[in-house]
Amino acid sequence: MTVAEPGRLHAMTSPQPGTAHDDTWVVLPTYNEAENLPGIAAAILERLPGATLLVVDDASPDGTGVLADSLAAADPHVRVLHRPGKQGLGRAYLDGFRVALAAGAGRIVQMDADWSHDPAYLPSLVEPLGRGADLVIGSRYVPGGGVTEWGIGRRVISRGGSTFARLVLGLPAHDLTGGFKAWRREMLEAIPRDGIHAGGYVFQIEMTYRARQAGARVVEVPIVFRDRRAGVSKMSRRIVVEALLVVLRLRWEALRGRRASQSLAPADDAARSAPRTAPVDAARSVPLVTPVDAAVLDRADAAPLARADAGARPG
Ligand SMILES: Nc1nc2c(ncn2[C@@H]2O[C@H](COP(=O)(O)OP(=O)(O)OP(=O)(O)O)[C@@H](O)[C@H]2O)c(=O)[nH]1
Ligand SMILES: [Mg+2]
Repeated sequence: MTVAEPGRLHAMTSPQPGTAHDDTWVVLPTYNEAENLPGIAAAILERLPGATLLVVDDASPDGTGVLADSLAAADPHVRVLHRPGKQGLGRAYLDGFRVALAAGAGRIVQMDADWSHDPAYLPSLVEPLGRGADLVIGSRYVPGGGVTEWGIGRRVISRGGSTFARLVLGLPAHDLTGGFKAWRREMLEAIPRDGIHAGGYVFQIEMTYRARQAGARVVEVPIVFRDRRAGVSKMSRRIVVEALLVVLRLRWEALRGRRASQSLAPADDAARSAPRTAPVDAARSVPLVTPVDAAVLDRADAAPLARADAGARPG
């Protein structure tokens, strides 16, 4: 696993010191996204001036990793994390988060490289982090959000999966299977990473679940999700079944009071950031009234989540 050094300063793309998004890193996992990467990389950096884009590529056979290296050579805001083979979306994100945290990122965005997550939403996704949110979810299932170009099958799986996880795990967020999210650094550091499942859907559900257990204030902002622009889907029936089973297992573990112990934070930081978890049942019982995002607050059931234990607030 290697991180390519940023290339030499490119006259046209040199960073503007002090721009608003200097501490923001966008983690972008890729597997065979050569057709999409150059365009989406440019659009991301245009929407978040000063941010760093970290491409996490799993030795894509179509040469996405090589392409990413050439983008990094031309623009110091682009980095590349190369992994030796396809290891799953969740592991790609966890490795990318670790690199971003180690580099000092204050805000970390995760998104797909296939244009399903429109870079135009990036400013509104990141913005609530500056007003007290710990995790912002780009949500298809709040007013103003939606899905285009998907057949009925994908819609049912996505919406049904979110509803199932919401009910079983007692999570108030409406879109739990989506992967367009922004995290405050301290929140990622506080999430125990022992045994997090790597599969596409389940990873998204589990990270939000664990964030809530750690007392996260979660905000949903509306996004319209499009089908991938080019390339081939990595979605499979196995991913869906795995998600359903893991949701049940997480609930079972919560009932048994099992606690994870390890943190995403570097080892020497773990003692400071790890013991911030709150029991899930306490997290579920708090009122949903933290005034973070007025647009979402208008709907009581979509309101940002108050923290279970004020003393548990990271940072
Ligand atoms: N590094 C890495 N990236 C992955 C892996 N699997 C998927 N990705 C990337 O993760 C993002 C989401 O994957 P998709 O294949 O679009 O999955 P999806 O969005 O559930 O399904 P479709 O949009 O229908 O393709 C894309 O940017 C993929 O290239 C993986 O194993 N490793
Ligand atoms: Mg996709």
